[in-house]
Amino acid sequence: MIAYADRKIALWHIGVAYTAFLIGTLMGVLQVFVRNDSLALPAWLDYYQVLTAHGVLLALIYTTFFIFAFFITGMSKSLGSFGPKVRLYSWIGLWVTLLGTVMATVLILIGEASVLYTFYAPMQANGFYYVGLALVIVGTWISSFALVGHYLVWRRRNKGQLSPLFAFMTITTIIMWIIACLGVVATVLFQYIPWAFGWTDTINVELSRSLFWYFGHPLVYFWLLPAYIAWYTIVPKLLGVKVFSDSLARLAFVLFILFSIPVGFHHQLTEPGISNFWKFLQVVLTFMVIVPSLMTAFSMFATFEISGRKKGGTGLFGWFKKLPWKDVRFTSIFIAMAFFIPGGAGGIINASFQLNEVVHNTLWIVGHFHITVGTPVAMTFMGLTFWLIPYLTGRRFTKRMQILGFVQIITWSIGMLLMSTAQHVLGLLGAPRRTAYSGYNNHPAALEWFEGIVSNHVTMAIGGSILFLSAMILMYIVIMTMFVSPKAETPEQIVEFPLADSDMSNTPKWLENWWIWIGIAAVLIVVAYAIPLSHMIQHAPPGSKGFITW
Ligand code: HEM
Ligand SMILES: [Cu+2]
Repeated sequence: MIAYADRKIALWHIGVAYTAFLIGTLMGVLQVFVRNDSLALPAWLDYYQVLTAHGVLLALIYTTFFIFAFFITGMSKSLGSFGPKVRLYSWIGLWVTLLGTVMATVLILIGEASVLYTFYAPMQANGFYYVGLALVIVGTWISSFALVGHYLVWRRRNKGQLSPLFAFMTITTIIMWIIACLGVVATVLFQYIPWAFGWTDTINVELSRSLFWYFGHPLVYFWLLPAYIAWYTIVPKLLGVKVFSDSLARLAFVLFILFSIPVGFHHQLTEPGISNFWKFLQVVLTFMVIVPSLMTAFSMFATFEISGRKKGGTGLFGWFKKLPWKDVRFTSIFIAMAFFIPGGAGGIINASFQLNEVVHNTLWIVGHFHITVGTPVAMTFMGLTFWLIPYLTGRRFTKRMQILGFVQIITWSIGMLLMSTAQHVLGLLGAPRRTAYSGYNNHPAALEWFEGIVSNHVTMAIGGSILFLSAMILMYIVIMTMFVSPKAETPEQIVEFPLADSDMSNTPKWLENWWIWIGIAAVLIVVAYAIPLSHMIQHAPPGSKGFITW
């Protein structure tokens, strides 16, 4: 059991994460019904306000706070209790991030910042909204540096040794995060804030979008890598085996530092102002991410097979039946992984230069990220929640909770399958994303979209409603395991942190030489971005004044 003081920091993070989740999913279900024309929002609540809150609270806030809860617990578990300084900075990080979150959320809710979570210029929010966002980033940096500090102390005490896999992966994720944030910090501090407060009249739109996506793509890896950490370090333990290959796991992670950053232009393929050469180069680099992704898939299935065979599974697929399906901690993550197969395939479509033309800005994209961040990442976090909260509070995860856990993940899967399939199909037919007016005053071309079996309004509505129900069951489990469930007394009742053993005897030491990876990452970033960004600055078109479109 990790120190009480460390558990408290992690629990606060989880508390904030699930508060955001509660509001965010409520907004999600409202969106589904507004898009169906079956709900009209009151005059004081705008669709874009709702959608901004949904994107920010779920994709940015729920994920970030949950990730830090997981990191803090895992780092304290695998490297030992935090020292007083690490603890202090972790608290400061939490409060700064929370202050930024509250500022941004309040501004969204009072209608001062309906700019969606991508806050594209020239839409202009209240200046304090951008200050709030900046505080969120700075807060995560403080929390990150606290964890890096904890890691450095461990390294000094264990000279020449490789760090435990969990710590290695946490540090990899943090390095990627810090490099990625440089883009968004630059645009928020030097472009948005002076412009929103009226110190400058105009903004260089293309530059702001490019700096945003320099951050926006690795942002998705900031959500995904913690889920991968769970897949690599927790899942084998649940299966009763060791990590399949320690070096493979570490190599996959460092490849993510290299290939998740110099690729942001794949979100800007339809934009003028970036020449095709640079778009093409970044698309090629994007496809490199497939390598560590498939390495991960390979090692997961190898882990499953080894475990299933150890338990007596025979034949080509006999091992599959031997997996611990009755353990909701495992089944949740397995389903999460299964969703990532079509999710990843869809990602390849989105990033392909020509196919992007078909799906760009359609509901397909919304379908895509609900089966990447909305399920593989979110459901992995749900699966972690089932043991992480009881582990931190010392409460039991009762039989009843286990059953409710199953109901929750199954409803989430069904809901997501319905909603995201409908969104994918509607998107292919041409239905746009980010709009409340999907019926276009009953234009025949638009009405046709909704005639399909999966693309009709009913599928979306049922999917969205089941999802919301699932979210509420999860909230119930969270509250019970946080405050109400009986304390664990006997050894069988105590919930453990299921961290797998990893055999490091053959792992090369250079994998943990961070300067190599930071160096190569820097070179790739300069190659992919230096010339096009300097063009955007030197040959800037006239800037734009701000627009309030809502
Ligand atoms: C109750 C569950 C959920 C429902 C019913 C739901 C529904 C929706 C719908 C209908 C949209 C599209 C709106 C539009 O483009 O007009 C949307 C957008 C979005 N959702 Fe969800 N969602 C849910 C859960 C999640 C989760 C768990 C995440 C991430 C962790 C997430 C992240 C997003 C993001 C990032 C957007 C895009 C926002 C934007 O375009 O600015 N959603 N959601
Ligand atoms: Cu991307």
